[in-house]
Amino acid sequence: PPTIHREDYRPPAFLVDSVDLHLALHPAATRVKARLALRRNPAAGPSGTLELDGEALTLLGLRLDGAPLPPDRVRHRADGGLSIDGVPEAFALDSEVEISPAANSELSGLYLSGGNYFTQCEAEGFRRITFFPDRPDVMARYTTTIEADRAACPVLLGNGNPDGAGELPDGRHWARWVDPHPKPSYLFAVVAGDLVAVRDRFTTRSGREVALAIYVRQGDEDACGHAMDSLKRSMAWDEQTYGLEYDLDVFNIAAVSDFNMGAMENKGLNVFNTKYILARPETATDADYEGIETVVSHEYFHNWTGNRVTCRDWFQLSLKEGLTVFRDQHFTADQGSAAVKRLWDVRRLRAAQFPEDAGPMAHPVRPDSYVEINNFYTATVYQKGAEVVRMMRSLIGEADFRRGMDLYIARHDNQAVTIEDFVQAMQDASGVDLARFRRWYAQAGTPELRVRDAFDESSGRYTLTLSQSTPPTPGQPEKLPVPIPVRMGLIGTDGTDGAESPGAATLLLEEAEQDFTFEGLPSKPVPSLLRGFSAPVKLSGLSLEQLGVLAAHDTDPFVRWDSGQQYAVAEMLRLVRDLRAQRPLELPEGLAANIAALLERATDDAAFTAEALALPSEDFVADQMPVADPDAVHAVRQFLRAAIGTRFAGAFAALHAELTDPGPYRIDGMAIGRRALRNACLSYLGRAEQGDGLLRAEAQFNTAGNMTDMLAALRVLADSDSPAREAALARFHATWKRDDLVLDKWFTIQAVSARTDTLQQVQALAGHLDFDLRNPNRVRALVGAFAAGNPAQFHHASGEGYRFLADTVIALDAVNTQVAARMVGPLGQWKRQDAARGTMMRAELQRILERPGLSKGTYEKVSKSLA
Ligand code: DPP
Ligand code: ZN
Repeated sequence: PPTIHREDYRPPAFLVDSVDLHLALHPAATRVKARLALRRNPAAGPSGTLELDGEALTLLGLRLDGAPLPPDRVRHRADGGLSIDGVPEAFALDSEVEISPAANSELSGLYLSGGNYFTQCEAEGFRRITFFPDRPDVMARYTTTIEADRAACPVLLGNGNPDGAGELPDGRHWARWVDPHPKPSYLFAVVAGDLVAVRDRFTTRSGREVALAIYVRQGDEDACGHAMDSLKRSMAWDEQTYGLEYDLDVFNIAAVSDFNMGAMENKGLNVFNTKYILARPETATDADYEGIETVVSHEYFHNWTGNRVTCRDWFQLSLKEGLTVFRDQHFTADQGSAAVKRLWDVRRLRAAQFPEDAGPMAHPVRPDSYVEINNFYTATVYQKGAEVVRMMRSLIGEADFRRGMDLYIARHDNQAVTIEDFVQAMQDASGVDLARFRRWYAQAGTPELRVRDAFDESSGRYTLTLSQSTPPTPGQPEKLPVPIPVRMGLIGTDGTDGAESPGAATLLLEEAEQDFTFEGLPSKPVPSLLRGFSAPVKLSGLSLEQLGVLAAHDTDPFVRWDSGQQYAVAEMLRLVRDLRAQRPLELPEGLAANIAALLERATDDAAFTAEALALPSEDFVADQMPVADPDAVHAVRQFLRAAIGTRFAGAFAALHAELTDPGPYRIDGMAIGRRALRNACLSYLGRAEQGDGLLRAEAQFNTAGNMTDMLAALRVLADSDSPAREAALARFHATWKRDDLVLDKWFTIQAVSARTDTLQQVQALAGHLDFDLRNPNRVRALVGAFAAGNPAQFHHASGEGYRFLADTVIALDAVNTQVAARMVGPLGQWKRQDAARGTMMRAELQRILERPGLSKGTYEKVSKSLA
């Protein structure tokens, strides 16, 4: 398959001013008529050929300015598209095609889910609906008429505002939608089916009345409150924070249970995975509630950053995604505890993006090439992209960042632009030269930031030496230094808060190495670096002793948390060495002291304590080793969970009892934090050597009034050999078997179990009647959770975990290529493993690669993983 290069970008030869679409919906034979008003693009070269993309379309007719096109003017491309020669300067093109939503298991283009019609067009799904120059720099005004059986599809939704509806013969009806805003084809959407609306209203600050609706299946109306509330808060926040108002009379959301991504920001008609809409206290966890707020706000914020100003080409994806993730993170931080939100975001960045940036698929935030664009909806484009925007904001300051946003939108409204245009707007608004900063977009790999320090007793001068380097990544052997904003403070070794001292500042490390000096200090301080995680880098060079001081005393919650995590990593690596040398394992006293200190003030900030009590993940620890040892890391982490649980059983039990909240479930930060801490205690108690942890878990499982507590208890049981384990899993299944989203949790909890028989369990679950390869959520819940969330079992020495994943990828590639390609990732980490494992992982990749008819997306992931 061909590789597409960013440098090869050429403007489209033809522009589309308007699109008039008519869809006559039938499950197996939908007819799509399109009238495109086309004209030659003055900015393009003289090529006279009109190129239209198309995929899985049956062409029924083609007319140019009303006259049938002779067959010799139309070339059918091998990829399914059309090339049409000898077209005039401006003309109307009418096409009619037939497509089969029922046969569409890719879930790209128009498809059926539970008898209802949905579309997904990003990135290249519109070409599966009609022939079109399917690229984001072709922006057009759309009118959409939808026609369907009234009984099967009482609801007919399109982009923009409603513009009429009526009856047709044979029990059919129609509705028309007009979107006044020009948009790229990837934002097109249609939804039709038997859905019910949950309605609300929002008045914009300039007085526009917006009708809000969330469309769900009958019976789910009671589960939309949090999504609707999140939407309204997002709309208000964007007005207050960026002066950005909504621009249509309606904002519709439709929820679907078969969906490749989390959600999609189609203009005026967002389509959502049900996972990010539906929530009731009995069925959704606190993390689910948080996910809903995040995704609802994210898609809403796209209305300006993505839709009104869109991407010139897909290499610019982070222009909208990095910026919009930054905006949704900022929004959620503003809603509750900014500090805890930051820990979550950093945890996710480190879990997903750092390994990607160190692996075979490493790519810059603005990639240079791709084979399949769907493979570049990555943690790098999204999360690292957001970090880069965050750094830019901290470099130029909040006020100039806001001016930069205003300028960006004023300059580029209704345009398809580049990341460079965004950076230029920030530079012009602030007057800060961002030349070097642009390297963050061009260079892949996570920079490593090292610190050394020295103190001169006689003069009181303290010198911090910061140095940086970025390891080579595929195609980028040499790296240049990047500007790294290091927000910092100095802490006295006795723990005195140095935040307000002359040391509190943001240092800018621009070169490979720089010294920073501080005068007049009474004693040698401990440097508190990367406060708030001011840059997406790996920090090293602090001693265990320094980390201990920071974990106990820093005023910055991020550094306090992170220092505790780094401290634990160092001790865990030491225990791994002990284990390998067959020395007995002991609970390190320093680590125990850190826990004791946390428990002393446990409820001051329960959410923070819960985060700080959690041991670093097995992957995070293994990533710090020259060669990963998943068995040893797992054994050490399990040992520590048990040892900590045993040592602090009294305190954990007391907290677990004390933190029980009577009364109705609430989702404010305080209540969420208390549940998190309570369940962190339960998790430790479940591992404790003696005591009643498992009985507590059983009791909590049986009486829990909300899914957060129920699932936390089930998790403890699922990890254990408790006799109550099987009964609890069976009861959970029996209770929730008709709720897909809850059933997903049942699969996941078994997939991530620490038990030694998990691999066999997962293999058996893949044959369960409720497992379905065609449902992406279910695949992610079982296979994705296992491969990415259970390193000890996935890396089982037998190689059976690898084989299981490869078998799934092969089977899935025939059903849904996008989801199949996404599953390949964990096998690509073979260079991190020992030789025996690495050989087995490569053999499985090779086996996938040799499958005839492999999709180009899976081919790209597998072949790059083998390189
Ligand atoms: N819908 C996906 C997102 O919002 C892709 N645009 O990130
Ligand atoms: Zn997005």
